[in-house]
Amino acid sequence: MMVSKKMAAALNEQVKNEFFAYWTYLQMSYSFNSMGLSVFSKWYNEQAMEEQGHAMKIADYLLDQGAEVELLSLDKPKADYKSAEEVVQAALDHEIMVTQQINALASLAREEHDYATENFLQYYVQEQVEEVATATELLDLVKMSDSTGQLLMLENRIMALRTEG
Ligand code: OFO
Repeated sequence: MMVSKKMAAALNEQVKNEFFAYWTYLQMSYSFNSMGLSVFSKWYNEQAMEEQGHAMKIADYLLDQGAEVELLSLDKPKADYKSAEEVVQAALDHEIMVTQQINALASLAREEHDYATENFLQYYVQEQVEEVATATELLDLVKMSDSTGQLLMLENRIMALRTEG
């Protein structure tokens, strides 16, 4: 195995964290669907699929390094959202938490002089910068919309954000 046991365990944990992000965004997508906001729903569905990709990319890396992948159980994601703003705020909070997880992994890689893993994690470091920025922008837009009508108009802007992002 080309990574330490500690690093393999930490990366396995991050596979779980990325799958939990997938789970969380999928629930957000369903919650938006129930609110009648189909573009928001699609947005979070696509976000969920990205998170699934992040999880599997780490799993593939573990295998490439001769380590084993062990899938861990996921908590139930929050589902009782009361408003669009609450969902989007939770998404931003989630991305900030994931950024901290990625930073902790990057610190461990540096501490262990594990240059391959440090290099591998750069994609995630960069990805988190973009995801926090996009989630912040989305929250700012939602905060400016104080009615369902405005939220529906905002959905056009959201589609543009996805295309730009
Ligand atoms: Fe996996 O990028 Fe967001 O959380």
